[in-house]
Amino acid sequence: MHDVITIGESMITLSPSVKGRLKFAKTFEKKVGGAELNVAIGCSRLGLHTGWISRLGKDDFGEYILNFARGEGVDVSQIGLVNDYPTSLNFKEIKADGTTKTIYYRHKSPILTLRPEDLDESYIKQAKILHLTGIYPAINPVNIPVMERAIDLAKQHGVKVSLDPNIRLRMWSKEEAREVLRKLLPKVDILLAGDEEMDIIIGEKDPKRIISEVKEIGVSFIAIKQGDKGSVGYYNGEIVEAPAIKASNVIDTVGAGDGFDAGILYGIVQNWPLEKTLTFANAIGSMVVSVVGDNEGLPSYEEVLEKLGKKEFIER
Ligand code: KDG
Repeated sequence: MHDVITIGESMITLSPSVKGRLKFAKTFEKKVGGAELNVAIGCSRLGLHTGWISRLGKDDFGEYILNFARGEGVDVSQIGLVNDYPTSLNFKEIKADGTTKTIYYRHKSPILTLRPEDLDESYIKQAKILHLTGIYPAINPVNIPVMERAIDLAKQHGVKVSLDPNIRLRMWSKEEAREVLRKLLPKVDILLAGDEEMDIIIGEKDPKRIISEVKEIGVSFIAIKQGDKGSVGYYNGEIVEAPAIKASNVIDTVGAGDGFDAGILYGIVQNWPLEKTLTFANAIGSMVVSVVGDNEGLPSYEEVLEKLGKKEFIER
């Protein structure tokens, strides 16, 4: 049985060896990116059983990503390698303060070949949580019916549906993101979103107002990420504000939200209290930014405890 499964595209990420404008970079390091795979890797490093549903190009980059995911302990039995659709790429520009810009080369993404009927009901049924993001529908609207079928299958079998809007405005407009993501909300059990993203989706930026609106829609677990202000969560009638945990240094902010998501999903699987779950997730977010790469900084459970200055995690 898998604790967390996810659907989404992974890409080769080319990371420049120097900070600053991409046009001055001469050498790049080959890495792996993709929000949904990052979350699966994050959960796997913490000790959860994870699986990833996707398609990659039948090329060297596709094989590389497949082996990378497998090596991280992610189940890759639902990955197909397809001809005529090259594995997608992105280039990362890293600014002096660690913030980044991403340039995508994913016009003919292999994941466009994944169709609703390809989803294996028995695979979705055996999971505890299905984690999805707004990147997958943003790649191309043909992905929306796949996402909808995955959600319907999860709902039929009591699998919790988790959504991170992960709004990438280089991939779709605010209006398109709002239309698609707003419609999905009533089927979501776990919402892991940035305050700015919720401003786009429901026109509310204040975490408490977001929570009050989104819980009425039926979402049972809500975590609102506020960057260096920490996070605010809601579960079972309780609202908790968890302060940010200071990063030792900020080198590359990409992937911090995925690390946070992995921490929250871990806490949910362990049935932890809300405050403990948020603190754990905040710690992971702060650790990811100190390492270059979208998933290299994702910690093990013991590393998170060390970051929190604890030998074991005592509740309350
Ligand atoms: O959340 C991190 C992702 O944004 C990164 O790994 C690349 O999936 C990616 C994307 O589409 O931006």
